Amino acid sequence: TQIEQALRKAIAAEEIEAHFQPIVDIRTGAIQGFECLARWTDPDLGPISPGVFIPLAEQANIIDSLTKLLFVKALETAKAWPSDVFLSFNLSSLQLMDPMTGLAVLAMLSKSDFNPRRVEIEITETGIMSDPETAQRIIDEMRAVGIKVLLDDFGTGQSSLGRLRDFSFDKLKIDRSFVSSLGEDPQAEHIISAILYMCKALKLDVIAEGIETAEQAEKLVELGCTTGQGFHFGRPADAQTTLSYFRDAA
Ligand code: G
Ligand code: G
Ligand code: NA
Ligand code: MN
Repeated sequence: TQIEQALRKAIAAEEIEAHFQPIVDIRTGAIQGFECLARWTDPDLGPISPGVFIPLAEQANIIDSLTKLLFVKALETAKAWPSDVFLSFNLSSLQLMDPMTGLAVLAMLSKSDFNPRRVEIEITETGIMSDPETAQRIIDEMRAVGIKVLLDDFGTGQSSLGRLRDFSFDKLKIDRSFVSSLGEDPQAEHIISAILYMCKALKLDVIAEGIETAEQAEKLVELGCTTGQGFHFGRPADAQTTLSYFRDAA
């Protein structure tokens, strides 16, 4: 297809960009890390969402080269951040079915000479479900070198609790659908409280995503959630913009 051809060209020309959204201490706004989010604007087709081109790259069997390109760019950017700021990176479902993924991630890290302890890898339940054994092996390989593994979009998949029991994660991201109904729907508040309680017992860190208002941020702090991301704190922006956060603070 036209878009697949364009994507192949964009990868070869390294035109897919890594953008970054801040992950902050909700109480102070202090930056703890950034999530890398892929961005692509084709000269003819215009901006294309990763929700479209990531699945396309999977179908076309070019997800590995796309990921490698993005990860290398993201690591280059992350090297310029203060050494306590982490990089969070998404792996797609197909990559969790590929036994080589763990090694590939480790190889890119050592080639970039980047401390694995500053890296978090985000995966989804859907990603784990197709081939749980392979996914578990990849998770173990990454955690063995100090990479943190994070379960993304928690609360939206199926049998989430079983997943927490069977797999080892370091962190969990509360899906933004819960955060967006805070203040309107009392149920959302109860669910977030329950997730926080459970994570404390399971010794899992929690990140709330999709925080769009000061009210949502305040509510989360009240409930005991201290880390989050969302448009209220910062939109995904290019590499240059991430550096200005630290220049301004200095
Ligand atoms: O940034 P945005 O909200 O448009 O992202 C849409 C979807 O694409 C989200 O589910 C996000 O996790 C996913 N996504 C963004 N960047 C990447 C990436 O680099 N790799 C993978 N696998 N998914 C990504
Ligand atoms: O699937 P994942 O959670 O990785 O998706 C991240 C996506 O969420 C990114 O595409 C990002 O642009 C989007 N996002 C980040 N913060 C907010 C927010 O506050 N509100 C909304 N609606 N989307 C957000
Ligand atoms: Na994510
Ligand atoms: Mn998410």
